[in-house]
Amino acid sequence: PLADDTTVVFVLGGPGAGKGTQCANLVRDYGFVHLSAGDLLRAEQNRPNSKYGELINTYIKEGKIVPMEITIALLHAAMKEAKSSRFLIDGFPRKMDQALKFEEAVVKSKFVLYFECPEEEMLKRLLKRGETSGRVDDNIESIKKRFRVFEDTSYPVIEHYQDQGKVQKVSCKQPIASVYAQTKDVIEKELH
Ligand code: UP5
Ligand code: MG
Repeated sequence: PLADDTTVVFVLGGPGAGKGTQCANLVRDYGFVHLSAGDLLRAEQNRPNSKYGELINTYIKEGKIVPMEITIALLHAAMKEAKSSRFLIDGFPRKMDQALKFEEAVVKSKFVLYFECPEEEMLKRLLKRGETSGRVDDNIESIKKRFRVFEDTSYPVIEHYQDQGKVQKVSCKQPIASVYAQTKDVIEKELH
C-alpha cells in the first residue's frame, strides 16, 4: 500500500461527462497528479510487447470493463512512480469489485467527485469528439454500450460511496468554466 497520508480522489461520471477536462484544471491549480484509468489502458495497449494489447482494444471498443488486475496494476505502478501525495483517479473504479480491491490493496479514497451529466449531452460531446479523437470507442455503437455499462455496473459504485456519505456531486451540463467553478468549491471544502 501507499503512505497513509496519500490523498486520493476518485473522479467518476458517465462517458463524456467531462472528467478529463476538469481534472486538467485541477492539476494546474492544486498540484494533483492526474491518472486516467482509460488513458493508462490505452498506453498499455500501444506499448510494444504488451501481452494485453489485443484484449484491451477489444474491451474498450465494446465498452466492457477490463479485468481489474490489469487496471489496478497500471494505476498502482503509476502512483508509485509519481511519488505524489495527491491523486485524481479518473474513470476508476467503475465496478464494485475494483473499488473494494483497490482500497484494500493500494489506498483508501478520500472522497468521490461525481460529474453528473444527462445522456443526451454526453452523446453530443462524444460524437463531436469522435470526429477527431481517433478513439475506437467514440462511435455510436460503442457509445451506446458504454452508456449501458455505466448505468448497470458503474453507477452502483457511486451509490455505494453515496451510502458512505463520500460523494460530492457536480452538475456537468454548463460550460466548462462554470463546471470548474463548482468543482473548485468542492475541492476547497474537502481539502481544507
Ligand atoms: N466537454 C467537456 N466538458 C464540457 C462542457 N462542460 N461543455 C461542453 N463540452 C465539454 O470530455 C468529453 C468531450 O466533451 C471533450 O471533447 C470535451 O472537450 C467536451 P472529457 O473531459 O474527455 O470527458 P470524460 O468524462 O473524460 O470522457 P471519456 O470519454 O474519457 O470517459 P470514459 O469514462 O468513457 O472513458 P475512459 O477513458 O475513462 O474509459 C474508456 C474505456 O476504458 C471504458 O469504456 C472501459 O472499456 C475501459 N476502462 C476499463 O476497462 N476500466 C477502467 O477502470 C477504466 C476504463
Ligand atoms: Mg476521460
